[in-house]
Amino acid sequence: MKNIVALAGGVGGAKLALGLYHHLQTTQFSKPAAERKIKDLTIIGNTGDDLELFGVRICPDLDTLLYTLAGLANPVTGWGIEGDTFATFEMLKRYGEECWFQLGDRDFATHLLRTQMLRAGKGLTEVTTQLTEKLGIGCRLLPMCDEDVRTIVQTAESGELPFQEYFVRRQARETVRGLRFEGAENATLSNAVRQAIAEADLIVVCPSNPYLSIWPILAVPQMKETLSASEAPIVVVSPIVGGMALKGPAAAIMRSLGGEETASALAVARLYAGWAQGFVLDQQDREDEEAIRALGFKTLVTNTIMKGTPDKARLALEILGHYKTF
Ligand code: FO1
Repeated sequence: MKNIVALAGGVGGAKLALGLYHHLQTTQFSKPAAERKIKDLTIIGNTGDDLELFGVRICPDLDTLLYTLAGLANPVTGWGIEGDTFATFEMLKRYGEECWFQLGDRDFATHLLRTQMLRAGKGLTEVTTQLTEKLGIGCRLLPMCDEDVRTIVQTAESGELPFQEYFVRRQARETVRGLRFEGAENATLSNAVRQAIAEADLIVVCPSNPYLSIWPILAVPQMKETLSASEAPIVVVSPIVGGMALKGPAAAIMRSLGGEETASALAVARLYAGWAQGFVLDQQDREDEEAIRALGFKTLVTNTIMKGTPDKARLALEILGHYKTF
């Protein structure tokens, strides 16, 4: 019986995570354990984007995954909860508080509960496991580590900015010159992450921004090495399609940080060359396939644009169906 581990950032990553979960839920997890081909799915989420506001700990990428997997996510934004109200947020504004990061009332409940559990001494892994179970999600969602790691964006215009200040407050308009992952040097692989990787048969890097969403995960000491030492093939799904990011500033960052003239599936593949074995690219980028193969990847060319849940599950099925060739 096989185990799948997926690395994911925010909205783009959550789409494939949902595809994997939905596909496995309908074809595998509903069967008696002995009849399953795939036993477990573990999603490892980025926590470099986390922040504290109004005394509560907010984990945007974990929450995007949590709400997406629980069927609660706002389909328009991809983050937050569908149909949420903003009465608390409006009242905070009335008090004259700076409110640049929108927090819904129901979303606040997650942050309050998480903060209460953290203050009671639980680790983020345990807290996330409890939230996942309480929302009835049938796979594992793990933070990349229990320690605080914060993505700091070094911009040309404003110097260093904490991630959400760059991403939300300034709407990712500034030119990114560099990144650092504050606290990463003190982070450690949790037992849960270590065990999931040790038992993995396939590792999927979801179509998340490599620099902003995947690098923080790989910045946890031993993460990159442990993943590559695993016998499971690592398969990267390109977040760049037809030279554009499906969402967010990935294309602009590939140009400013990666020194690429244009963002492309090939440029993404170069970032993972020598570490990952498989690469999934969109049919629009078919012309990059040969060059990606020349970097040493086994490739899968398909439609990677995920609109509805059936699209997401279809991509998951194709990746899983192809896995022996990676
Ligand atoms: N993104 C925005 O663009 N504007 C927001 O006000 C905002 C609020 C927010 C609140 C909770 C949450 O879990 C996510 C939120 N996001 C918001 C999304 C978040 O900034 C990004 O999805 C990730 O951090 C990037 O992956």
